Amino acid sequence: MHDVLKVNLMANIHDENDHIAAHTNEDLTDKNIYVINVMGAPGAGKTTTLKNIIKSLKYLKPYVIEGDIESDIDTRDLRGLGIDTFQINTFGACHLDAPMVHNVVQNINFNEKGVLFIENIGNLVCPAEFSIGEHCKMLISTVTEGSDKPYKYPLAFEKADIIILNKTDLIPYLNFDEEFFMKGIRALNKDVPVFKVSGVTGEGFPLVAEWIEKKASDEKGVNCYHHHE
Ligand SMILES: Nc1nc2c(ncn2[C@@H]2O[C@H](COP(=O)(O)OP(=O)(O)OP(=O)(O)O)[C@@H](O)[C@H]2O)c(=O)[nH]1
Ligand SMILES: [Mg+2]
Repeated sequence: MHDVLKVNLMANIHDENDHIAAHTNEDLTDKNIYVINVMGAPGAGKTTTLKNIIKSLKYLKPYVIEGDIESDIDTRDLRGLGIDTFQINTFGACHLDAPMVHNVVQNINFNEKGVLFIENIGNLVCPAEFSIGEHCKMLISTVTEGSDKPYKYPLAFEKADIIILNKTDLIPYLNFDEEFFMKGIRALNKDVPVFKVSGVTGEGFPLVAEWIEKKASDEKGVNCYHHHE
C-alpha cells in the first residue's frame, strides 16, 4: 500500500477509535466509575494481580472486563469469587479497541461507584496503541520477562500511568537487574509510580489499591480523557 494512504488510513482508525473511547470515558466518569486499562504480556499475572488488588480495595466496588482472544477461563475464575465480570472475545485480534469495550459497557448495570478493570489481551505491543475509554493505563511487567523489557517494548512503558513489577518472589532464582529495569523506565516515563508485588507472598497489593482509590477520588467527576496525539 502507498505509504501516504497507509498513514491516513491509520490516522482515521485512531480518530474513530478515540472518538468512541472519549464517549465511553465520559459516560463512565458520569457514573463515578474509574477505568483502568490493564496491559501486560501473556502470563504476566494480570488476572492474579487483579484478584489481589481487588481484595485490598476499601471503598470502591470492583467491576472487571476480561479481554481474551478465546476462552472465558479468567472470567469464570473471577465470577467464582463473586466479582462482577464481563467477557470480550476478540477471536484473533491482539488488542481490545474502543468499540468492543463500548458495546459491553453499555450493557453493564453500574449500581455503585467503583473501579472498572479492563484486562487487555496478553500482549506487550498492540494494546498500548489503542485507548479504550480508560482514565489510567496500568502495565504489569514481571521479573521473569527480564529487565530489558522497557528498552525493547518502549511504548507500553512510556504510556503507563502505573507500572507493577510482578512475581518478585522469584527474584532469588533469576538474574533480574532492577537498576537497569528502572533506568529504562525513567528514560521513557520520568514520574510513573512503580510498585513491586508478588502474588505468592501478597507483598505490595495494599499500596496499589490505595494508589487507585486515591486517584479515583481525585479525578471523580472529572473527564480526564486525553486525546491520542
Ligand atoms: N511465582 C509467581 N507466580 C505468579 C505470580 N503472579 C502470577 N503467577 C502465576 O503466573 C501464571 C499466569 O498468571 P495469570 O494471572 O493467569 O496471568 P495473565 O497475565 O492473566 O495471563 P493471560 O490472561 O493468559 O495473559 C499463573 O500460573 C500464576 O499462578 C507471582 O507473583 N509469583
Ligand atoms: Mg489473565
